[in-house]
Amino acid sequence: MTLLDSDDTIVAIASPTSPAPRGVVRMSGDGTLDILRRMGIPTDGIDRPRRISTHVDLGNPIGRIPVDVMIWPTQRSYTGQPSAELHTYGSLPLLRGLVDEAGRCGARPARPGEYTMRAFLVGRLDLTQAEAVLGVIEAEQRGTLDHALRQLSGNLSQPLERMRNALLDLLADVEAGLDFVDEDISFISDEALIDRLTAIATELEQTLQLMQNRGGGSARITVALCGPPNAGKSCLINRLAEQQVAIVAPVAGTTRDTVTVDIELQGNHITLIDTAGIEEAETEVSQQSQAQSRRSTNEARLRLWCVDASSDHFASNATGVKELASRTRKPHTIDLWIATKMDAAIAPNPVFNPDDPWIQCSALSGAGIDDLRTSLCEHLKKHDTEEIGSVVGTAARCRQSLHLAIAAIQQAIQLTIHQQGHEFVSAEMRTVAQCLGEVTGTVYTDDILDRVFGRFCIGK
Ligand SMILES: Nc1nc2c(ncn2[C@@H]2O[C@H](COP(=O)(O)OP(=O)(O)OP(=O)(O)O)[C@@H](O)[C@H]2O)c(=O)[nH]1
Ligand SMILES: [Mg+2]
Repeated sequence: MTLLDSDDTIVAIASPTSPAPRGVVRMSGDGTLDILRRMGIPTDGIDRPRRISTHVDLGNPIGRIPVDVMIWPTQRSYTGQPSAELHTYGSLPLLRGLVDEAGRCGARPARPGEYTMRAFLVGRLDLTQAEAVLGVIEAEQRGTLDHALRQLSGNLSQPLERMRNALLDLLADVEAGLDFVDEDISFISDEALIDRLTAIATELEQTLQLMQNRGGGSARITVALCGPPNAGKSCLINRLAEQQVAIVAPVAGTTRDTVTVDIELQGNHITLIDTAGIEEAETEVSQQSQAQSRRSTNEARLRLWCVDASSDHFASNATGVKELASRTRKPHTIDLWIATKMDAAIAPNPVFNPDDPWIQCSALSGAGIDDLRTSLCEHLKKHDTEEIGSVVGTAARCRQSLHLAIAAIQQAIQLTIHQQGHEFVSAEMRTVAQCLGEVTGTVYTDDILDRVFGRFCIGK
């Protein structure tokens, strides 16, 4: 049995399984109306979407429960099949009871992603949109949700589909010429072919560029350097950026405005932010710079809390930053603890406890900086998979296909320029069409479907 069996009527809990005011059980398949009827829900004569408030008897010990039933009796539904949603209290035993009752009346439990797969198979969604559904379900951050919703509305697949159609039109001209090659009839000149292929190649490259610039595994991640004044934050940002971006001076309160610099670290695109050292604001300038510093610190995805290890106040400063960090931490914030100026630290101050991991480094000598970079990258890897997982799934899949498509179209252009024969050109063009079709799912293989739908949860 595979996800492609769309004859059965499937049923599953479609709402979160934690207690909630409302819970939803979903059903889809040709048998939907019959199964509802066997469950005691009146469905006779329903020929358009309807809502019915009724009761379903779940037997002992639960008995009759109130249920609002939405019915889509025809193919005009999300899955392209007759389907229904049963809304009741969001209690797991009641929802399970409804699923079991539907099972007794002829439905079978849905597998993960099966609803969305049905929507895909009837052409309601393309693959990038199916992945966007997953993105919406998983979205935890506003930016991720916006991205998934844009993808769902087709902003990625539409241009790709348009380019694919342009390519198929062109391919038709090239292949028509092949049929008349002996008569020396050509449907398109080499110059026109090169022009049109180049136009498509340029657009493909722009699309790839666009994907790389926005949230898709390569979204910029903000990393703030924060902590007490004079901790060596500016010196450290200069070391990480390998250039002089911030002023370093022995007096506390050197940095006022936040300073930002974009760097790339093992393929991660990072915006480093140097902030003003945290202090009591006594002047208006200080108030402004403290407010700016707080904003950057609170909004950063990852924070490098810097504390001067050569100072007698290391222990109390360390406690201070940990308290501040825990007060300002959001669910996805990553905090790293950096003991700076280790070259000047006098043993045994500070004493580092293995349960309380401080990354020990010196921006001056460069010692420990590679450990810091490694640790940063490890945490960013987690960020990628946790946070923008599903949309990254599409992005990675698309990037791979687009790279292949661009390589093939460049090859087609070169073959045309060197007059290597339209048979070879058309073969390359077919590869391009295949790659683009794989992104949107016009051309799909079991492997791709498994990869996309295997990540869904049951009921979606
Ligand atoms: N020995 C030693 N000195 C350092 C190191 N890093 C910074 N310093 C010195 O510490 C002083 C303060 O460094 P900054 O980088 O300006 O410190 P900051 O945290 O940016 O300070 P504010 O901007 O005032 O908050 C300067 O005199 C630096 O030369 C280090 O790794 N070792
Ligand atoms: Mg500074």
